[in-house]
Amino acid sequence: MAMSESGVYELIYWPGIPGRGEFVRLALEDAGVPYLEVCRRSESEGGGVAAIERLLDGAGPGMLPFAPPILRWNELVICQTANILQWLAPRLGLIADDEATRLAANQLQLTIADFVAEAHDVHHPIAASLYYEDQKPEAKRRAIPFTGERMPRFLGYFERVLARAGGPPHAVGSGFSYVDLSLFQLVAGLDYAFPNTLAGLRPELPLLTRLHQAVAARPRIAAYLASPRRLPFNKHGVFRHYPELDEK
Ligand SMILES: N[C@@H](CCC(=O)N[C@@H](CS)C(=O)NCC(=O)O)C(=O)O
Repeated sequence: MAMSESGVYELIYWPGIPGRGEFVRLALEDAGVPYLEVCRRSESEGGGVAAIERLLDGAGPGMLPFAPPILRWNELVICQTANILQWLAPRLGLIADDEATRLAANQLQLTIADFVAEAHDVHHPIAASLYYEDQKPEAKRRAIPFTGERMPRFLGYFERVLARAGGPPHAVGSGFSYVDLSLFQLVAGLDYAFPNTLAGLRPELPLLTRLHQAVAARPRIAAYLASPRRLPFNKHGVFRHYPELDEK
């Protein structure tokens, strides 16, 4: 358990939801590298939720992780989605070499993380440890500024980022990067969770819409999306659809 199978990327994430693990998964899938979904293995094979618990309890080397997603590669155990991606992307050819582009990419990925956390807090505004059903009035209240103010602000920001980059929609540098994959996932998640709100904003988001379509059409991503490895969004993940939180 201390080390990964030599040279193989191991993704340790809750089985059954795409969640934040999907941002890492998309990078691995787009690069076409072999990787292991540790928690989708049985507990007798070292998988299941027990694999997460062992790492959170300190069974791995290096810095103690706080929460999944966790990426393990040989003796390295890395957590925090943006941190994982800034380490992984250069190895997968998903970011340019120069420092300015890497800094810009990490800045955007951290902004995506902020947005994802806010999307989560709409359905869990009081505590992640409580059921949605135990915080419904607060969630409904929280949904109003999220859909009315925060979604337009974050999405408008990413649209302006794409416009400034010029060319075929991509977020940083002069080519495709892991941030484009993450923006794809962000749009997909919001389209599942807040379809009415996103539909209302779409006319203002032509570049994000084109980027989403372009990523979905990338051959390895298209194959992945059609495969059983791509888990559907559901009522247990970060992006959840409750119609009462997405009213027009
Ligand atoms: N900022 C972290 C957030 C990690 C996170 O919240 N992970 C969730 C699953 S998506 C979790 O298991 N959280 C448990 C906890 O916060 O106690 C990241 O981007 O990786």
